[in-house]
Amino acid sequence: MKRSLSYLFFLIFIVFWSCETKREIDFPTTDLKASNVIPQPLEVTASANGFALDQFTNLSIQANDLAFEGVADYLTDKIEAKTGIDLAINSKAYTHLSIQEISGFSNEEAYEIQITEDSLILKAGSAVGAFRGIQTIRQIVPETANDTLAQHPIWVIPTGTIKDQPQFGFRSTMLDVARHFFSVEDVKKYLDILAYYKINTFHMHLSDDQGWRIEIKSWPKLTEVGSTTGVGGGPGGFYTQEDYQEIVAYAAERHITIIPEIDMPGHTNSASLAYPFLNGNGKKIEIVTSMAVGYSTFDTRKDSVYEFIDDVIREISAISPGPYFHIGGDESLVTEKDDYIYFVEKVEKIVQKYGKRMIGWDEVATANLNTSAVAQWWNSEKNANLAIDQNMMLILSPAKKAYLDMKYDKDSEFGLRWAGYIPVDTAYNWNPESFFPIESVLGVEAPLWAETIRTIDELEYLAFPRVIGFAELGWSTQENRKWENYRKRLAHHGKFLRRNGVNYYASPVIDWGK
Ligand code: TNX
Repeated sequence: MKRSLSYLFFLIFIVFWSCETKREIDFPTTDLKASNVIPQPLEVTASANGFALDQFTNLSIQANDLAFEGVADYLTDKIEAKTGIDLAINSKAYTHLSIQEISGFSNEEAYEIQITEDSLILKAGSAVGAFRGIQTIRQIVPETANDTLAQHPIWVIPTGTIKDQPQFGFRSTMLDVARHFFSVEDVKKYLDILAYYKINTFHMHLSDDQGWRIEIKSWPKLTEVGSTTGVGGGPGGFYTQEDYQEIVAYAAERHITIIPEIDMPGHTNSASLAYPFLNGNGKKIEIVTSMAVGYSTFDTRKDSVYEFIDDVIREISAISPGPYFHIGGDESLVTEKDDYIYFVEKVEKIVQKYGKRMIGWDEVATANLNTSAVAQWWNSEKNANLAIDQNMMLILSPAKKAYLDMKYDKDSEFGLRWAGYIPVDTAYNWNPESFFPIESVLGVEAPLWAETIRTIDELEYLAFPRVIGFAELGWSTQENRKWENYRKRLAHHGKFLRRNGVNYYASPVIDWGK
């Protein structure tokens, strides 16, 4: 009896609910332009009303490309994690979120959001654009609900429109997993947060003097021998090819491309430790766990060295769907200049043979390269200009601004200081547009070298919040980047970082609040 009565009430409720299509909520005045989105979108207009995200909101997708479903699922999960609302189960609703595939966007990462009282519509030409767009949606959902507007909590999203697209199609950060190894889980946690800030590339520095970190099936000693150490000693570590593929796939779900780097001909002590025939510095190879650089080199005039490199590039390229292969090429201080040039030119051919475009640190521009190669400016403006003279594109990573491994200030617990202290404002306050002709700039990358960090907490301390400012430097136009405004927006991101267990450095130049 009791049960049938409650069933009746339930039916009445459903009938009543489905008849009502609109409800009146008295929203406080809002301002979409004042929302704290990072990176700052290209254009925002505000219409001062509110969209209620609550238990009566649903989500629909209008797209031919099935990849939009993955984007919608990602948003559903993240909204549930933030608010407890499961958009997937609310088939009857007052407010509607929809993700639509629309043609006509000239940039593949572009998207538009139109927010009215009843609907929040995200339009994009591709799943990648939609994925960037849902990061903006996640950020305009307030951290806390309003409990006074109705009987249930409502997350009030300001109404208006956002039209957005990135300034650079390449917005990257690098992690050095060679000096100290970071697990697949650590990398995934980092990728999750990077995706929220629309970073689209993740460069993995997979080998260096102190350790070799990726399984190469045709040269098993690289990991058996070469992976067992790190800066300051063991325990080292490496990714099996399956581990690496797991990272590649996880990044791909976040529309992030992985760039693998095998650093050579210098920075190769761990490889030569495993296979001494590779060594070209004329000295007996021993384990090195110090932070020293510039003492190791491959033997650049031996055919067998190139057979080895061919295998390494072939195996890694086969499991790296992205367009790039990074050959390092920095600080080869004991490689003769002619040998270095001979080496880089030969290795570029191997990279091309496996269908990839070569990237190297700025020194590679001293060689005579094919124009499709990319130079990563970290140190020498002269080398960067040599690259431009050869019609190569540049990735900007000037150490004095972009190095996430520099200490914030003299009290920083971790980090180096050879390029100077880099407080949060210094890291943000520069213009990637102002160094070289913008047509020659592929994008920006903030590298995180790992000599002084061993754990994900230490990694996060150096990366956050500086990498967030970097994401904005890559995405937003110069006129949309103002330190004072950024500084206030960033202060609101502390809650997000804390909710996600990110050990950011609470820099005193930001008023973090509570
Ligand atoms: C220079 S940047 C290096 C790395 C070090 C880093 C430390 C570059 C291409 N080479 O080997 O880890 O400085 O900040």
